[in-house]
Amino acid sequence: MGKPSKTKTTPIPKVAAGLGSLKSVAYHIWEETYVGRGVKTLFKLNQPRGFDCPSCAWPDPDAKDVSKIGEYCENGAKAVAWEATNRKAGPDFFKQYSVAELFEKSDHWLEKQGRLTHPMVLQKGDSHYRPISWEEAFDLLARQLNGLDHPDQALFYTSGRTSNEAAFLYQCFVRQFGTNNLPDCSNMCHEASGKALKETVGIGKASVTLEDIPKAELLMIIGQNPGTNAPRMLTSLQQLKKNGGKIIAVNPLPEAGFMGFRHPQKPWEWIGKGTPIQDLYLQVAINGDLPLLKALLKILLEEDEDAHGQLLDHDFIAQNTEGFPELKQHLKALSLDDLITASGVSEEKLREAAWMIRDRKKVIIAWAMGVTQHRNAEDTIREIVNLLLVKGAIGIPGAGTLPVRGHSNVQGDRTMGICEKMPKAFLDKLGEVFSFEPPRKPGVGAVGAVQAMLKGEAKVFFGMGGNFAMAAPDTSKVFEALRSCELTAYVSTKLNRGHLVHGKTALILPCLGRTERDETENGAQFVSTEDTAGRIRMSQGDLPPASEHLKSEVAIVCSVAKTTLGSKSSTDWQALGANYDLVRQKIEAVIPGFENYNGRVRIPGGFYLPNCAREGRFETDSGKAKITVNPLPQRDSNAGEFVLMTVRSHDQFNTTVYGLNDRYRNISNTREVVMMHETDIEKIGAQPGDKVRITSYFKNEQRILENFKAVSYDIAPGCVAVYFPEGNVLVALDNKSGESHCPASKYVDVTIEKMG
Ligand SMILES: Nc1nc2c(c(=O)[nH]1)N[C@H]1C(S)=C(S)[C@@H](COP(=O)(O)OP(=O)(O)OC[C@H]3O[C@@H](n4cnc5c(=O)[nH]c(N)nc54)[C@H](O)[C@@H]3O)O[C@H]1N2
Ligand SMILES: Nc1nc2c(c(=O)[nH]1)N[C@H]1C(S)=C(S)[C@@H](COP(=O)(O)OP(=O)(O)OC[C@H]3O[C@@H](n4cnc5c(=O)[nH]c(N)nc54)[C@H](O)[C@@H]3O)O[C@H]1N2
Ligand SMILES: [Mo]
Repeated sequence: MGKPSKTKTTPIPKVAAGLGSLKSVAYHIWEETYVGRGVKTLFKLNQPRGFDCPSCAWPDPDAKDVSKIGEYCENGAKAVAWEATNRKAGPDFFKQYSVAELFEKSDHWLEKQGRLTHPMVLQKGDSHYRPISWEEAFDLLARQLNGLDHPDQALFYTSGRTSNEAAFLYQCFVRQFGTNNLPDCSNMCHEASGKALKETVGIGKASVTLEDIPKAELLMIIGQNPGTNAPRMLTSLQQLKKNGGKIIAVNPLPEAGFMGFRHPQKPWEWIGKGTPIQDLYLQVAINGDLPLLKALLKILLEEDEDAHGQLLDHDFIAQNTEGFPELKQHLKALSLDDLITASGVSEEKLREAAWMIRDRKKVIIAWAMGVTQHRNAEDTIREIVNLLLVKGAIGIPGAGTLPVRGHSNVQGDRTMGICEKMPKAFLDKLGEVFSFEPPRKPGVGAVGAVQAMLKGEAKVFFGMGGNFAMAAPDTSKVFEALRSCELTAYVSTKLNRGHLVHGKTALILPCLGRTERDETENGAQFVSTEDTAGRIRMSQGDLPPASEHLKSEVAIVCSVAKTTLGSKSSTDWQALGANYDLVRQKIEAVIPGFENYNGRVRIPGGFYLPNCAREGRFETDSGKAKITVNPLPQRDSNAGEFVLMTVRSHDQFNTTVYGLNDRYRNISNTREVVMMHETDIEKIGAQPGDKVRITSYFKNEQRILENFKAVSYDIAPGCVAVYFPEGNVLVALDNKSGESHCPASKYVDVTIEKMG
């Protein structure tokens, strides 16, 4: 080793949004649309009569609270500019570049080529995609699907932008075709939240609405980066702060969004420090959340005993829950010191957090991927529920669970039946309304889909949106899996790697985006979505379609269904595809909570679906909320010396990379970096800026990522971070949560060495 290195830690901006956001928005709109189209569209964003923002699932404010220019944020505006772009990738483009040439380009470059304009086909052995008519495309698809030995040999993936109407018809088609193979992005996202919440409080969704947040006295944000991934949440947090509420952030990274916020639509806030968001920051070790929550509970229980039961809500516990005595016993047996060490947070800070919780009744806990993408995700989420239940902080205004969903309609897709194992009641009703016998054997989720392709059990991969090739874990295995298919087909708005890592035959079916007008022979149609708080709202685009050859997702599903199922289906697919009110009538007939769907969806602001936990009822098997005992995670004995997480930069939407800067982390011009604590960089004998090799370990397998630049960063020691999707090459397919099989893309054991 050379002489001790002097490291420089990357300074993190102390404030989010503000003028920087506006500059960035202006740049992206200019870049993509040369102003006119982009600005006009922004005015329609999240308006009661506009379209739902295609970026995140954060709820829109009530109609009365929306300003004339709607509500948007920097990243919502980027998503709109990205879709409303004037650039096009049509037949000439595909003639110019072979698939092999396109494969060599970066993901950023691929999407940058603009909107897909024509249906395209890559025939067996061809080097280039060629245009194909819609009729021929549907026939080809139907031939392939009907030629399979069994419907389970087909996989039907969904990404979370698909509207309720398209998603409902899609799953109905897939089940009439004869399979439950409906993997979706939720399998890699909030699957664990749905499972753990359903089991403990009776509903797998948030129990709070947007209106609850400013009413909370304390909000804990665990494993979420709202400044980047749900920027409009900062407006709610700012309101909470103005009302005297407190915020605790639990994160291995001190994210800029927690430090200060300047509202991008309130110019008087553009200068100055902005509203400080977090009152207490707990720099937890990666996956130190479960011991941290247990330590908080242990301190609270001890203090409650000292105070003769005056601190916790024992009436609520007695009336509404079961399992409290077992939890008490379990926590008594654990050593506080051990829990504190495992959490990575100091005792002083932990006690401060416990006191903040102790002294407040209305507590909301929000979480996202930092909690769900772990092997023990369900355990951590159940522990979050424990904390809320002992406080009686659920089912009252200003308190409850807040899993913050990702994709703008990922929650709606689940409600519509996009799931490999829907409950019996749903399947019974679907069969009754559409006069068929739905398959009962559960299908495969995202990880199961890759395994099925690798084993040769699945031969057709159909993607309703998304970019499965890059989003799924274990990139080289996913590529191998997709390449083994007879057919890969995607309904897409833009070119991505999924179109280039293809089966023997491949199809691209280009669709309308959310910003665009959707007209059928019955006139202008609209769709609807469900936000993270369970509110259903209409969404209607206004822009002329990027190409006259585009079809809506609804129309594509109906044509695929009609051509593939033929006389086997008694459903009038053509009528449904031409009039979305008819689709909503069917949804109403199948799914509880959608009474008078067509009436209520037209009310500005939409309507909330019923939510038992919000109403203080716990629809579990016993009728009580469950306080649970969850085991502590064990670290593998052969694990590497660091734990790696994959995170999003400020300049991407999942696999869509808008640019190479991460403004909120002061990292620019590259994504090939690994964020490390300065002492860890020293430990491996490197200096900031040195190129390193990252090796991940899972069971007896190793995976390698090379030539990444070490960046000195204020991250919990022993923890390192790279960007998603680049980091997916390191995530083993079997590295997933025990119960819901969500890839543990925030927990990868690695070693890091300086490259020669
Ligand atoms: N602009 C933009 N918006 C988006 C997206 C996007 O890519 N771009 N994606 C959308 C989607 S699909 C989703 S699911 C959401 C994702 O939203 P987030 O969940 O905020 O996304 P990530 O970047 O994965 O960040 C996870 C956060 O968890 C922290 N973290 C990682 N491991 C741990 C841990 O073990 N414990 C704790 N306490 N924290 C941890 C990371 O430091 C990071 O701050 O955002 C949605 N919105
Ligand atoms: N390592 C690692 N892996 C992860 C994650 C992580 O944090 N780390 N996060 C996971 C999470 S939370 C998620 S949700 C998944 C995301 O997985 P996906 O949802 O599959 O990925 P996206 O990048 O959102 O999909 C982008 C593509 O969607 C298409 N698209 C965009 N808009 C539309 C539309 O309106 N209609 C249609 N039909 N297509 C459209 C475009 O062609 C675009 O290329 O990735 C997961 N993978
Ligand atoms: Mo997600």
